[in-house]
Amino acid sequence: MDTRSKELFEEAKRHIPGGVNSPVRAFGAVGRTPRFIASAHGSRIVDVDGNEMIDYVCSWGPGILGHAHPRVIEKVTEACRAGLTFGAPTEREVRLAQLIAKLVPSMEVSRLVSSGTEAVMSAVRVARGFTGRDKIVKFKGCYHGHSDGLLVKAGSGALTSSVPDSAGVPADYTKNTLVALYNDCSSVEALFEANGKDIAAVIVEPVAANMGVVPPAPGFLEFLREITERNEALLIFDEVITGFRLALGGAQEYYHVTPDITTLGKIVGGGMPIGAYGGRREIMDMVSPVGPVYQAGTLSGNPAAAAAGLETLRILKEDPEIYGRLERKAKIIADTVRSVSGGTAQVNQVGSLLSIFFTDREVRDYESALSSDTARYSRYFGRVLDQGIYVAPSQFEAMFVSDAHTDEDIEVTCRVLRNCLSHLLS
Ligand code: KE4
Repeated sequence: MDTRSKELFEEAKRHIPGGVNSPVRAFGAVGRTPRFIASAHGSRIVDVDGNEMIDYVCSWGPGILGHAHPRVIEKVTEACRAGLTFGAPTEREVRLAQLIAKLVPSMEVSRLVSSGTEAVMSAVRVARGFTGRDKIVKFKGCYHGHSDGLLVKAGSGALTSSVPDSAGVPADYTKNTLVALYNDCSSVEALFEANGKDIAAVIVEPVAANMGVVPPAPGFLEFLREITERNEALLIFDEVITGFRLALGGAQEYYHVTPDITTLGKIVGGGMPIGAYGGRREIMDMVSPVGPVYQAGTLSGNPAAAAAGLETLRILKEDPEIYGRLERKAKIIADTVRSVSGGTAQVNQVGSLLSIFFTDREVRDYESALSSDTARYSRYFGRVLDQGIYVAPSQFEAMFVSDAHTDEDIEVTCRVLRNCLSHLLS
Protein backbone atom coordinates (compact mmCIF):
# COMPACT_ATOMS: atom_id res chain seq x y z
CA MET A 1 0.00 0.00 0.00
CA ASP A 2 1.45 3.35 -1.04
CA THR A 3 -1.45 5.79 -0.81
CA ARG A 4 0.41 8.52 1.08
CA SER A 5 3.49 8.15 -1.14
CA LYS A 6 1.25 8.61 -4.17
CA GLU A 7 -0.29 11.76 -2.69
CA LEU A 8 3.09 13.22 -1.76
CA PHE A 9 4.52 12.33 -5.17
CA GLU A 10 1.76 14.33 -6.90
CA GLU A 11 2.37 17.29 -4.61
CA ALA A 12 6.13 16.98 -5.07
CA LYS A 13 5.88 17.09 -8.85
CA ARG A 14 4.32 20.54 -8.63
CA HIS A 15 7.45 22.12 -7.18
CA ILE A 16 10.34 19.69 -7.75
CA PRO A 17 11.48 18.39 -11.17
CA GLY A 18 9.98 14.91 -11.47
CA GLY A 19 9.03 15.16 -7.79
CA VAL A 20 12.51 14.17 -6.62
CA ASN A 21 15.82 15.80 -5.80
CA SER A 22 17.81 13.16 -7.63
CA PRO A 23 16.53 11.38 -10.76
CA VAL A 24 17.03 7.74 -9.77
CA ARG A 25 14.69 8.26 -6.79
CA ALA A 26 11.71 8.70 -9.14
CA PHE A 27 11.52 4.93 -9.77
CA GLY A 28 11.28 5.76 -13.50
CA ALA A 29 13.11 2.60 -14.51
CA VAL A 30 10.77 0.33 -12.54
CA GLY A 31 7.39 1.95 -13.14
CA ARG A 32 6.36 2.28 -9.53
CA THR A 33 5.50 5.22 -7.29
CA PRO A 34 8.58 6.13 -5.29
CA ARG A 35 8.24 5.37 -1.61
CA PHE A 36 8.46 8.54 0.44
CA ILE A 37 10.45 7.64 3.52
CA ALA A 38 9.42 8.61 7.05
CA SER A 39 12.28 7.10 9.04
CA ALA A 40 15.01 4.48 9.06
CA HIS A 41 16.88 2.68 11.82
CA GLY A 42 19.49 -0.03 11.45
CA SER A 43 18.66 -2.17 8.42
CA ARG A 44 15.04 -1.04 8.29
CA ILE A 45 13.42 1.81 6.40
CA VAL A 46 9.80 2.88 6.93
CA ASP A 47 7.76 4.75 4.32
CA VAL A 48 5.01 7.28 4.92
CA ASP A 49 2.37 4.54 4.61
CA GLY A 50 3.99 2.64 7.46
CA ASN A 51 5.55 -0.08 5.26
CA GLU A 52 8.71 -1.34 6.92
CA MET A 53 11.30 -2.74 4.53
CA ILE A 54 14.77 -4.23 4.74
CA ASP A 55 16.94 -1.60 3.06
CA TYR A 56 19.66 -2.54 0.52
CA VAL A 57 19.94 0.94 -0.98
CA CYS A 58 21.42 2.36 2.25
CA SER A 59 21.13 5.86 0.75
CA TRP A 60 23.31 4.62 -2.18
CA GLY A 61 26.21 3.73 0.07
CA PRO A 62 26.63 6.00 3.11
CA GLY A 63 24.71 3.61 5.36
CA ILE A 64 27.48 1.07 5.99
CA LEU A 65 26.70 1.08 9.74
CA GLY A 66 22.95 1.01 9.18
CA HIS A 67 20.62 3.96 9.59
CA ALA A 68 20.69 6.34 12.58
CA HIS A 69 23.60 4.72 14.37
CA PRO A 70 23.25 5.97 17.99
CA ARG A 71 26.86 7.12 18.29
CA VAL A 72 26.68 9.06 15.02
CA ILE A 73 23.37 10.68 15.97
CA GLU A 74 24.78 11.68 19.33
CA LYS A 75 27.85 13.34 17.80
CA VAL A 76 25.82 15.15 15.15
CA THR A 77 23.36 16.39 17.77
CA GLU A 78 26.24 17.61 19.93
CA ALA A 79 27.74 19.45 16.96
CA CYS A 80 24.40 21.03 16.02
CA ARG A 81 23.85 22.32 19.54
CA ALA A 82 27.15 24.20 19.24
CA GLY A 83 26.08 25.94 16.04
CA LEU A 84 25.38 24.70 12.53
CA THR A 85 27.98 26.48 10.47
CA PHE A 86 30.64 29.12 10.91
CA GLY A 87 32.40 29.52 7.57
CA ALA A 88 35.59 29.21 9.56
CA PRO A 89 37.97 26.33 10.33
CA THR A 90 37.09 23.95 13.17
CA GLU A 91 38.96 21.19 15.02
CA ARG A 92 36.69 18.47 13.66
CA GLU A 93 37.91 19.20 10.13
CA VAL A 94 41.51 18.78 11.29
CA ARG A 95 40.67 15.47 12.97
CA LEU A 96 38.78 14.23 9.90
CA ALA A 97 41.62 15.12 7.53
CA GLN A 98 44.06 13.38 9.90
CA LEU A 99 41.88 10.26 10.04
CA ILE A 100 41.44 10.18 6.25
CA ALA A 101 45.23 10.40 5.84
CA LYS A 102 45.71 7.59 8.38
CA LEU A 103 43.16 5.26 6.78
CA VAL A 104 43.98 6.18 3.16
CA PRO A 105 47.74 6.93 3.23
CA SER A 106 47.77 8.16 -0.39
CA MET A 107 45.52 11.02 0.80
CA GLU A 108 48.29 12.79 2.73
CA VAL A 109 46.48 16.07 2.10
CA SER A 110 42.74 16.34 1.45
CA ARG A 111 40.07 18.95 0.99
CA LEU A 112 36.47 18.46 2.19
CA VAL A 113 33.63 19.49 -0.11
CA SER A 114 29.87 18.84 -0.02
CA SER A 115 29.29 16.04 -2.51
CA GLY A 116 30.99 13.38 -4.58
CA THR A 117 30.38 15.45 -7.69
CA GLU A 118 32.23 18.38 -6.18
CA ALA A 119 35.08 16.11 -5.11
CA VAL A 120 35.51 14.69 -8.61
CA MET A 121 35.11 18.04 -10.35
CA SER A 122 37.85 19.47 -8.10
CA ALA A 123 40.13 16.45 -8.47
CA VAL A 124 39.99 16.75 -12.27
CA ARG A 125 40.82 20.46 -12.06
CA VAL A 126 43.79 19.75 -9.78
CA ALA A 127 45.05 17.03 -12.14
CA ARG A 128 44.91 19.47 -15.04
CA GLY A 129 46.57 22.19 -12.99
CA PHE A 130 49.33 19.87 -11.76
CA THR A 131 50.17 18.37 -15.18
CA GLY A 132 49.42 21.42 -17.33
CA ARG A 133 47.48 19.09 -19.61
CA ASP A 134 43.79 19.19 -20.60
CA LYS A 135 42.58 15.73 -21.55
CA ILE A 136 40.94 13.30 -19.14
CA VAL A 137 40.23 9.61 -19.77
CA LYS A 138 37.11 8.09 -18.25
CA PHE A 139 35.35 4.78 -18.86
CA LYS A 140 32.05 4.11 -20.55
CA GLY A 141 29.49 3.17 -17.89
CA CYS A 142 31.39 4.74 -15.03
CA TYR A 143 29.65 7.66 -13.33
CA HIS A 144 31.54 10.37 -11.51
CA GLY A 145 28.81 12.84 -10.61
CA HIS A 146 27.20 15.46 -12.80
CA SER A 147 29.97 17.96 -13.58
CA ASP A 148 29.77 19.06 -17.21
CA GLY A 149 33.02 17.57 -18.46
CA LEU A 150 32.17 14.10 -17.19
CA LEU A 151 28.61 13.86 -18.49
CA VAL A 152 29.75 12.25 -21.69
CA LYS A 153 29.28 9.16 -23.79
CA ALA A 154 31.80 7.70 -26.16
CA GLY A 155 31.98 9.25 -29.59
CA SER A 156 31.58 7.06 -32.65
CA GLY A 157 34.83 5.22 -31.80
CA ALA A 158 36.77 5.03 -28.55
CA LEU A 159 39.39 7.23 -30.18
CA THR A 160 37.10 10.14 -30.90
CA SER A 161 36.46 12.76 -28.26
CA SER A 162 33.19 12.33 -26.45
CA VAL A 163 29.82 13.89 -26.98
CA PRO A 164 27.74 15.37 -24.16
CA ASP A 165 25.42 12.92 -22.45
CA SER A 166 23.14 15.66 -21.18
CA ALA A 167 21.34 18.64 -22.64
CA GLY A 168 22.88 21.91 -21.57
CA VAL A 169 26.46 20.71 -21.84
CA PRO A 170 28.22 22.50 -24.72
CA ALA A 171 30.29 20.20 -26.96
CA ASP A 172 33.27 22.36 -26.05
CA TYR A 173 33.02 21.19 -22.44
CA THR A 174 33.46 17.53 -23.32
CA LYS A 175 36.02 17.74 -26.12
CA ASN A 176 38.81 17.08 -23.61
CA THR A 177 37.12 14.01 -22.18
CA LEU A 178 38.18 10.75 -23.82
CA VAL A 179 36.22 7.55 -23.25
CA ALA A 180 37.77 4.10 -22.93
CA LEU A 181 36.14 0.75 -22.23
CA TYR A 182 36.18 -0.67 -18.69
CA ASN A 183 38.37 -3.75 -18.34
CA ASP A 184 39.75 -3.18 -21.85
CA CYS A 185 43.44 -2.26 -21.62
CA SER A 186 43.85 -1.91 -25.38
CA SER A 187 41.23 0.87 -25.50
CA VAL A 188 43.31 2.82 -22.97
CA GLU A 189 46.57 2.12 -24.82
CA ALA A 190 45.00 3.45 -28.02
CA LEU A 191 43.95 6.70 -26.33
CA PHE A 192 47.44 7.25 -24.94
CA GLU A 193 49.04 6.45 -28.30
CA ALA A 194 46.78 9.04 -29.94
CA ASN A 195 46.90 11.65 -27.16
CA GLY A 196 49.93 10.71 -25.00
CA LYS A 197 51.33 13.81 -23.46
CA ASP A 198 48.00 15.67 -23.57
CA ILE A 199 46.34 13.37 -21.04
CA ALA A 200 46.28 14.86 -17.53
CA ALA A 201 44.65 11.90 -15.83
CA VAL A 202 42.68 8.70 -16.03
CA ILE A 203 39.68 8.58 -13.70
CA VAL A 204 38.17 5.23 -12.82
CA GLU A 205 35.77 3.63 -10.39
CA PRO A 206 38.13 0.93 -9.05
CA VAL A 207 35.04 -1.25 -8.80
CA ALA A 208 32.45 0.00 -11.25
CA ALA A 209 29.12 0.33 -9.46
CA ASN A 210 27.15 2.57 -11.79
CA MET A 211 26.63 0.01 -14.53
CA GLY A 212 25.67 -2.36 -11.81
CA VAL A 213 28.67 -3.81 -9.94
CA VAL A 214 31.47 -4.76 -12.34
CA PRO A 215 34.79 -5.68 -10.68
CA PRO A 216 38.11 -4.79 -12.30
CA ALA A 217 39.50 -7.68 -14.34
CA PRO A 218 42.73 -9.08 -12.84
CA GLY A 219 45.55 -6.70 -13.74
CA PHE A 220 43.30 -3.89 -15.01
CA LEU A 221 43.97 -1.47 -12.16
CA GLU A 222 47.67 -2.37 -12.16
CA PHE A 223 47.72 -1.62 -15.91
CA LEU A 224 46.13 1.80 -15.35
CA ARG A 225 48.75 2.54 -12.70
CA GLU A 226 51.55 1.56 -15.09
CA ILE A 227 50.32 3.38 -18.20
CA THR A 228 49.63 6.62 -16.33
CA GLU A 229 53.07 6.54 -14.72
CA ARG A 230 54.68 5.75 -18.08
CA ASN A 231 52.96 8.80 -19.63
CA GLU A 232 53.41 11.10 -16.61
CA ALA A 233 49.62 11.32 -16.24
CA LEU A 234 47.82 11.02 -12.93
CA LEU A 235 45.58 8.14 -11.84
CA ILE A 236 42.39 9.23 -10.06
CA PHE A 237 40.45 6.58 -8.13
CA ASP A 238 36.87 7.66 -7.75
CA GLU A 239 36.20 5.94 -4.41
CA VAL A 240 32.95 7.74 -3.69
CA ILE A 241 31.33 4.31 -3.43
CA THR A 242 34.28 2.02 -2.65
CA GLY A 243 35.95 4.33 -0.10
CA PHE A 244 35.73 2.76 3.39
CA ARG A 245 33.27 0.28 1.78
CA LEU A 246 35.56 -2.47 0.45
CA ALA A 247 38.14 -2.05 3.21
CA LEU A 248 39.07 0.58 5.74
CA GLY A 249 41.51 1.89 3.11
CA GLY A 250 39.03 1.47 0.29
CA ALA A 251 39.61 -0.22 -3.06
CA GLN A 252 43.23 0.92 -3.15
CA GLU A 253 43.86 -1.20 -0.03
CA TYR A 254 41.64 -4.05 -1.27
CA TYR A 255 43.47 -4.28 -4.64
CA HIS A 256 46.88 -2.93 -3.54
CA VAL A 257 46.97 -0.27 -6.26
CA THR A 258 47.72 3.30 -5.19
CA PRO A 259 46.31 6.21 -7.20
CA ASP A 260 47.67 9.76 -7.26
CA ILE A 261 44.35 11.37 -6.32
CA THR A 262 41.36 9.79 -4.56
CA THR A 263 37.83 11.13 -4.41
CA LEU A 264 35.48 10.22 -1.57
CA GLY A 265 31.82 10.73 -0.74
CA LYS A 266 28.98 8.84 0.93
CA ILE A 267 30.57 6.94 3.85
CA VAL A 268 33.11 9.72 4.56
CA GLY A 269 30.11 11.88 5.51
CA GLY A 270 28.35 9.18 7.52
CA GLY A 271 25.06 10.14 5.89
CA MET A 272 25.66 13.87 5.92
CA PRO A 273 26.74 15.88 2.84
CA ILE A 274 30.51 15.45 2.56
CA GLY A 275 32.80 14.73 -0.36
CA ALA A 276 36.58 14.84 -0.27
CA TYR A 277 39.51 14.72 -2.64
CA GLY A 278 43.15 14.27 -1.80
CA GLY A 279 46.58 13.02 -2.68
CA ARG A 280 50.24 13.57 -1.92
CA ARG A 281 51.28 17.03 -0.85
CA GLU A 282 53.01 18.06 -4.10
CA ILE A 283 49.71 17.58 -5.92
CA MET A 284 47.39 19.05 -3.29
CA ASP A 285 49.59 22.10 -2.79
CA MET A 286 48.24 23.14 -6.16
CA VAL A 287 44.95 23.96 -4.43
CA SER A 288 44.05 27.48 -3.34
CA PRO A 289 45.05 29.23 -1.12
CA VAL A 290 48.43 27.46 -1.44
CA GLY A 291 48.46 27.01 -5.18
CA PRO A 292 46.84 28.35 -8.36
CA VAL A 293 43.94 25.86 -8.64
CA TYR A 294 40.85 27.52 -7.23
CA GLN A 295 38.21 25.57 -5.30
CA ALA A 296 35.93 26.77 -2.49
CA GLY A 297 32.69 26.00 -0.65
CA THR A 298 30.52 27.76 1.92
CA LEU A 299 29.58 24.59 3.77
CA SER A 300 32.74 22.59 3.11
CA GLY A 301 33.75 20.78 6.31
CA ASN A 302 30.45 21.71 7.94
CA PRO A 303 30.62 20.90 11.69
CA ALA A 304 27.58 18.57 11.80
CA ALA A 305 28.68 16.75 8.65
CA ALA A 306 32.26 16.47 9.89
CA ALA A 307 30.95 15.08 13.18
CA ALA A 308 28.97 12.40 11.31
CA GLY A 309 31.92 11.48 9.11
CA LEU A 310 34.40 11.41 11.98
CA GLU A 311 32.26 9.16 14.19
CA THR A 312 31.46 6.82 11.30
CA LEU A 313 35.14 6.38 10.40
CA ARG A 314 36.07 5.98 14.09
CA ILE A 315 33.51 3.17 14.47
CA LEU A 316 34.84 1.46 11.33
CA LYS A 317 38.42 1.83 12.53
CA GLU A 318 37.58 0.39 15.96
CA ASP A 319 36.03 -2.71 14.41
CA PRO A 320 37.82 -3.77 11.19
CA GLU A 321 36.13 -7.18 11.53
CA ILE A 322 33.11 -5.43 10.05
CA TYR A 323 34.49 -6.00 6.55
CA GLY A 324 34.54 -9.75 7.02
CA ARG A 325 30.97 -9.67 8.35
CA LEU A 326 29.79 -7.52 5.43
CA GLU A 327 31.43 -9.79 2.84
CA ARG A 328 29.99 -12.92 4.46
CA LYS A 329 26.44 -11.55 4.40
CA ALA A 330 26.71 -10.29 0.81
CA LYS A 331 28.08 -13.66 -0.30
CA ILE A 332 25.13 -15.51 1.22
CA ILE A 333 22.79 -13.36 -0.87
CA ALA A 334 24.92 -13.77 -4.00
CA ASP A 335 25.13 -17.56 -3.60
CA THR A 336 21.38 -17.77 -3.05
CA VAL A 337 20.70 -15.92 -6.31
CA ARG A 338 23.21 -18.11 -8.17
CA SER A 339 21.69 -21.30 -6.83
CA VAL A 340 18.13 -20.38 -7.75
CA SER A 341 18.89 -18.78 -11.14
CA GLY A 342 21.00 -21.56 -12.61
CA GLY A 343 22.86 -19.18 -14.89
CA THR A 344 19.80 -17.27 -16.17
CA ALA A 345 20.85 -14.38 -13.94
CA GLN A 346 24.34 -13.22 -13.01
CA VAL A 347 25.57 -11.85 -9.71
CA ASN A 348 28.65 -9.69 -9.31
CA GLN A 349 29.66 -9.29 -5.69
CA VAL A 350 32.70 -7.51 -4.28
CA GLY A 351 32.75 -7.13 -0.50
CA SER A 352 29.37 -5.71 0.53
CA LEU A 353 28.55 -4.48 -2.98
CA LEU A 354 26.53 -6.67 -5.29
CA SER A 355 24.29 -6.53 -8.35
CA ILE A 356 21.91 -9.04 -9.88
CA PHE A 357 21.91 -8.89 -13.70
CA PHE A 358 19.12 -10.57 -15.65
CA THR A 359 21.27 -11.98 -18.43
CA ASP A 360 22.89 -15.33 -19.10
CA ARG A 361 26.22 -13.69 -20.02
CA GLU A 362 29.03 -12.95 -17.61
CA VAL A 363 28.86 -9.22 -16.90
CA ARG A 364 32.42 -7.91 -17.10
CA ASP A 365 31.97 -4.52 -18.80
CA TYR A 366 29.44 -1.93 -19.90
CA GLU A 367 28.39 -3.77 -23.06
CA SER A 368 27.63 -7.02 -21.22
CA ALA A 369 25.86 -5.10 -18.44
CA LEU A 370 23.63 -3.55 -21.10
CA SER A 371 22.67 -7.04 -22.28
CA SER A 372 20.60 -7.37 -19.08
CA ASP A 373 16.84 -7.68 -19.34
CA THR A 374 15.80 -4.45 -17.64
CA ALA A 375 12.09 -5.28 -17.96
CA ARG A 376 12.72 -8.44 -15.95
CA TYR A 377 14.70 -6.39 -13.43
CA SER A 378 11.70 -4.08 -13.13
CA ARG A 379 9.41 -7.04 -12.35
CA TYR A 380 11.97 -8.37 -9.85
CA PHE A 381 12.14 -4.95 -8.16
CA GLY A 382 8.34 -4.73 -7.76
CA ARG A 383 7.98 -8.28 -6.44
CA VAL A 384 10.66 -8.01 -3.78
CA LEU A 385 9.43 -4.54 -2.83
CA ASP A 386 5.97 -5.95 -2.24
CA GLN A 387 7.63 -8.55 0.02
CA GLY A 388 9.36 -5.86 2.06
CA ILE A 389 12.80 -5.85 0.43
CA TYR A 390 13.99 -2.42 -0.77
CA VAL A 391 16.62 -2.71 -3.51
CA ALA A 392 17.89 -0.18 -6.08
CA PRO A 393 15.13 0.90 -8.51
CA SER A 394 17.50 0.41 -11.44
CA GLN A 395 19.42 -2.50 -12.96
CA PHE A 396 22.51 -0.32 -13.17
CA GLU A 397 22.97 0.41 -9.49
CA ALA A 398 24.28 -1.66 -6.60
CA MET A 399 22.87 -3.46 -3.59
CA PHE A 400 24.59 -2.35 -0.38
CA VAL A 401 24.82 -4.52 2.74
CA SER A 402 25.28 -2.80 6.10
CA ASP A 403 26.60 -3.96 9.45
CA ALA A 404 23.08 -3.53 10.75
CA HIS A 405 21.71 -6.30 8.49
CA THR A 406 21.18 -9.19 10.88
CA ASP A 407 21.45 -12.87 10.01
CA GLU A 408 17.67 -12.95 10.23
CA ASP A 409 17.42 -10.08 7.72
CA ILE A 410 19.66 -12.03 5.35
CA GLU A 411 17.59 -15.17 5.86
CA VAL A 412 14.33 -13.33 5.14
CA THR A 413 15.92 -11.67 2.11
CA CYS A 414 17.15 -14.97 0.70
CA ARG A 415 13.75 -16.53 1.21
CA VAL A 416 12.10 -13.69 -0.70
CA LEU A 417 14.73 -13.82 -3.44
CA ARG A 418 14.36 -17.59 -3.86
CA ASN A 419 10.59 -17.25 -4.10
CA CYS A 420 10.56 -14.27 -6.47
CA LEU A 421 13.39 -15.40 -8.71
CA SER A 422 12.15 -18.97 -9.06
CA HIS A 423 8.87 -17.60 -10.46
CA LEU A 424 10.52 -14.86 -12.49
CA LEU A 425 13.15 -17.07 -14.08
CA SER A 426 11.03 -20.14 -14.70
P1 KE4 B 1 27.24 12.73 -5.39
O1 KE4 B 1 27.46 14.05 -6.07
O2 KE4 B 1 25.91 12.10 -5.78
O3 KE4 B 1 27.46 12.78 -3.87
O4 KE4 B 1 28.39 11.72 -5.90
C1 KE4 B 1 28.55 11.54 -7.29
C2 KE4 B 1 29.23 10.21 -7.53
C3 KE4 B 1 30.59 10.21 -7.83
N1 KE4 B 1 31.25 9.06 -8.04
C4 KE4 B 1 30.60 7.86 -7.97
C5 KE4 B 1 31.38 6.60 -8.21
C6 KE4 B 1 29.22 7.82 -7.66
O5 KE4 B 1 28.59 6.62 -7.60
C7 KE4 B 1 28.53 9.00 -7.43
C8 KE4 B 1 27.05 9.03 -7.10
N2 KE4 B 1 26.40 7.77 -7.02
C9 KE4 B 1 24.98 7.78 -7.28
C10 KE4 B 1 24.46 6.34 -7.26
N3 KE4 B 1 25.14 5.49 -8.13
C11 KE4 B 1 24.24 8.62 -6.31
C12 KE4 B 1 22.74 8.43 -6.29
C13 KE4 B 1 22.04 9.53 -7.01
O6 KE4 B 1 22.55 10.02 -8.03
O7 KE4 B 1 20.96 9.90 -6.50
